[in-house]
Amino acid sequence: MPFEKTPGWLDWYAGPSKPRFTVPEGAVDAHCHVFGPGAEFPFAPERKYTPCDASKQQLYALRDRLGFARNVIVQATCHGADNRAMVDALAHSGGRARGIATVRRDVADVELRAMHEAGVRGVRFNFVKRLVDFTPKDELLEIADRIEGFGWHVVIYFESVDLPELWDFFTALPTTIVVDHMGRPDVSKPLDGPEFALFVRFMQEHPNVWSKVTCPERLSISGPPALNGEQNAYRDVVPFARHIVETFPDRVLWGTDWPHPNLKSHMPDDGLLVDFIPHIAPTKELQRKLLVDNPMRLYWPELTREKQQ
Ligand code: 0GY
Repeated sequence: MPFEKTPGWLDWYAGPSKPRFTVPEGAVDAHCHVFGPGAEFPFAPERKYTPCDASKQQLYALRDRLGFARNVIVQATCHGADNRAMVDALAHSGGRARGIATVRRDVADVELRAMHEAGVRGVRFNFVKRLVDFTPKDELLEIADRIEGFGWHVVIYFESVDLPELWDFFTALPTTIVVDHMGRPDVSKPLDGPEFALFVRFMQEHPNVWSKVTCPERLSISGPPALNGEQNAYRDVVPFARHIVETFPDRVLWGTDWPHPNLKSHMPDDGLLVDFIPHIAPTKELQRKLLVDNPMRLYWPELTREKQQ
């Protein structure tokens, strides 16, 4: 039986425009996913949505179209802890993709080792209630302790209102921590309000915390570019992302989030998402750190070291 998409599911945007902004050489799309294809890599029984297919070939075609050199493929919740689609994509990347897995407590060391060989460099802990069922914190801490031995890091995904409650758990993690989508700020609130200030403090007080300045299309209330070609799309997200980039230039990452799970109102043109980058990283130096230096240091440190020698 083929999988039936969740009603109202928006397919990813075919034929994205060629970005006007040229990304620096060696740029990394550090947050993207593959979905299936479901006929080859079935979606997990416990999933909260059934997406369209979005294959590794389609992802790599987008990479080339946008001018990127590498990808970091994050295990999507629709595949649960079955990492085969993501690992298969890594295996077909020619070393140009790294992965973030989802694992459970019962994962064997040999499985972790095999994933490391394939290019996995971290695990994702997801606290967004509409996406996953609750996993006890002691299980997550146990996983974090085990993956630390591989030199991996933890990617965390949560809503900004939940940060106070999760703070103690996050700050107990032993590894580098990468936050998805800036902890999903409510961009209708002030930049200097208590909620976003708490996130900034989280990064300030914990030098092991990084942030992806991703998903303006998910966070924006003002919305996408108007059909008349308005330049400054998702403008309400700009001050938040730019503040993080300028305050923590060595701990930020950028990604497309292709194929954009769970968008309800519009599907972004990935070319226009790339054009958003100079609004949040206005100088060449910030752009190089965001798109090349930082992701390379985290995901391909062996290449970074080679270069320095
Ligand atoms: C994202 C965001 C979402 C979904 C997932 O793994 C996922 O299902 O990450 C979301 O719905 O907010 O990072 O792609």
